[in-house]
Amino acid sequence: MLRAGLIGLPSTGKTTLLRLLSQSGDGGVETGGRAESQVGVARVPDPRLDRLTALFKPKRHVPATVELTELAGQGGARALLDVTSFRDADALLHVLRMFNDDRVPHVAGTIDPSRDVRQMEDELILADLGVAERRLERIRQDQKKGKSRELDEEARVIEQCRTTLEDGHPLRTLSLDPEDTKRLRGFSFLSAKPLLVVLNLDEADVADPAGAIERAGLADALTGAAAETVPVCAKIELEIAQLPPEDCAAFLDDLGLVDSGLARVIRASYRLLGYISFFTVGEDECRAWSIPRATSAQNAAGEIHSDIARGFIRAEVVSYDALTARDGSYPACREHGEVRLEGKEYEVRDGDIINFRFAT
Ligand SMILES: Nc1nc2c(ncn2[C@@H]2O[C@H](COP(=O)(O)OP(=O)(O)OP(=O)(O)O)[C@@H](O)[C@H]2O)c(=O)[nH]1
Ligand SMILES: [Mg+2]
Repeated sequence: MLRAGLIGLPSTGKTTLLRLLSQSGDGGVETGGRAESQVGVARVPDPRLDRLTALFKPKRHVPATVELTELAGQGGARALLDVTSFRDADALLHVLRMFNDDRVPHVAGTIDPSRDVRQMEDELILADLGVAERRLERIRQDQKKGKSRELDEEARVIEQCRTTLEDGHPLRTLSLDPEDTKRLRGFSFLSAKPLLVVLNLDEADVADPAGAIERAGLADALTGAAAETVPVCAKIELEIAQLPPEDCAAFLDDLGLVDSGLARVIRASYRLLGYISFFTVGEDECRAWSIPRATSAQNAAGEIHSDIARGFIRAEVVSYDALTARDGSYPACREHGEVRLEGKEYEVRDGDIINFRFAT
């Protein structure tokens, strides 16, 4: 499951977005709350799962999920940087205030999204700088005790990180070889995490996000940040999401939006992270699973259960297109040679429908 941490200045709409994404009208998630942290689970919308469900009529269908965490009322990122839920996150979602509303004061006074992007980036950079410096100190001490090639290598990579950070650049802009990336894994640097900037637009701008970005001078602030952006209008979209489903589409259409905020933010997150989905189907359950692109069949099996990965024998794979073209009939797909038997190392593709054979 994908984990995302919501960051942003106070009152930028983090909780509103969390509610929009987890489709919980009130469900324990309060705006302006002061609880330690708030967690929401977003169900990943995927029309392919809907189609499979219609074909197999299983007892239940289970979408892939994204877990979202907000640390309530933090005001900036620095205070929350040691919190494990952020260190563990696969991605950070920065909720950026672009809406005008005099009833909702902005900490920084005026609404200035470029400044806020820079400020949040600086918070992440400062936190990482602290981590890098502490680690370098430890390495120096250990190096006095005895020489180790691996220690020297680690010191070299962390020095490189420190320089990048001191120059004011987030670590996600650094391109490291796989060996060095592995050396850094244990530190979970926040500025190394993929960043999705969620532009919380004013209602008036929702149909023209490009114009809003231009007026806010944001293009420059985001250049070189290696971040993706996605526009939302959290408050009004949350109101719409609470309407009966048949009304939602009409209201979104009125605003000039083709898709729900949920679908747009999730799609942007998947794009940013390079995530794909595979499916398992049957009479009991049809289910979608998310994995990083280029995941092996054995690791994909592990997403379902570690026993299936351990006892992995073969993956029986058919593509979504092939199976749905034959109305969900495995015998018909077999007859046409569309069901393949793949081994551990097979690289799972988006839309693969997989039946894992494993020994217990
Ligand atoms: N006009 C307008 N108001 C919004 C929008 N998004 C959020 N708000 C309002 O802004 C206020 C703060 O929203 P929250 O979602 O609680 O913001 P937050 O970032 O979680 O705030 P803290 O957790 O206190 O830092 C609430 O009154 C929201 O209704 C928006 O898109 N437009
Ligand atoms: Mg909040």
